[in-house]
Amino acid sequence: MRYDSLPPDLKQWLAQTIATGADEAALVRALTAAGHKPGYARSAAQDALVWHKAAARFAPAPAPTPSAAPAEPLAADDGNTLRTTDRPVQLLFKLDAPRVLLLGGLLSDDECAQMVALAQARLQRSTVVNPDTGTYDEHPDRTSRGGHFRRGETELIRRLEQRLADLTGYPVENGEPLQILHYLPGGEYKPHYDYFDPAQPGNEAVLKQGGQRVATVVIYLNDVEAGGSTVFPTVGLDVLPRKGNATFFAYLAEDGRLDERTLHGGSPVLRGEKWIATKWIRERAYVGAGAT
Ligand code: PD2
Ligand code: ZN
Repeated sequence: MRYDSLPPDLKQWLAQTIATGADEAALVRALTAAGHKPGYARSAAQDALVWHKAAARFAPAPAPTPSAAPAEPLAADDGNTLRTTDRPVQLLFKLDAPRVLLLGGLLSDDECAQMVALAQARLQRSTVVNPDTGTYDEHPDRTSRGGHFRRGETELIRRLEQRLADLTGYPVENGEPLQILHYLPGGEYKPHYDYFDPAQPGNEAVLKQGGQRVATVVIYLNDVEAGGSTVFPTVGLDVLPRKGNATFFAYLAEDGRLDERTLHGGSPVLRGEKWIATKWIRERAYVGAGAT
């Protein structure tokens, strides 16, 4: 059963009850007492707990207090492995401000190879949204080639999108189409923000397609010989690409404002080539091109 597919009033009840600290046994007891079959009750309780734990883990860090408590540690029963519908994923590091997590083994080697093979036929020079006009233009700051996969386009894409929803707590529907990028030596994406500046007139149209972007997942599809890291220059963080791993970062700061510390880029590939898949997540369901 998928948590997303439960009736809204049941999801609301589960959220409220989990927030009070109820565990699986307590949820199952209450659901069966309310007339649900035991199998359904257990499955709904388990899925809801997985979903809410992921949501709490990836939620923006709480506002700092004068005694600035460190971010919540992972729930003890998760260890350092995150559960998804079909694959365990390793949490390799977390940074609280800005919120950045490195995920290990999000995709298998075989899945990475399939993504690259699927993308080969649709590569075109990458573009950026022109903040003045709203048009998609080629730009010297972004020298990759890329292509998109419609949401749910293939069984593999559906599987990956569900994994990302399980991990981030954002529903599949909030995701933009996956973008695949290919960089050759010298190829790079200079530091930029993935969110849209609402003050720029050219961003009005993209903001209507599901609201602001709130988070990015950059998935590495191959090992790069040299260079090609995902760099966060404001905080001096450099994430080296490693096949199957992924960098997640969220841009809502503690005070709910867009976090300028998420300035980031793809540093130049020095040797070899670099393949990534990027998933951008919106605050609401994404309804632009490639949504279905
Ligand atoms: O290629 C990357 O590592 C990278 C880094 C930052 C890609 C993007 N941003 C992006 O596509 O937005
Ligand atoms: Zn970016």
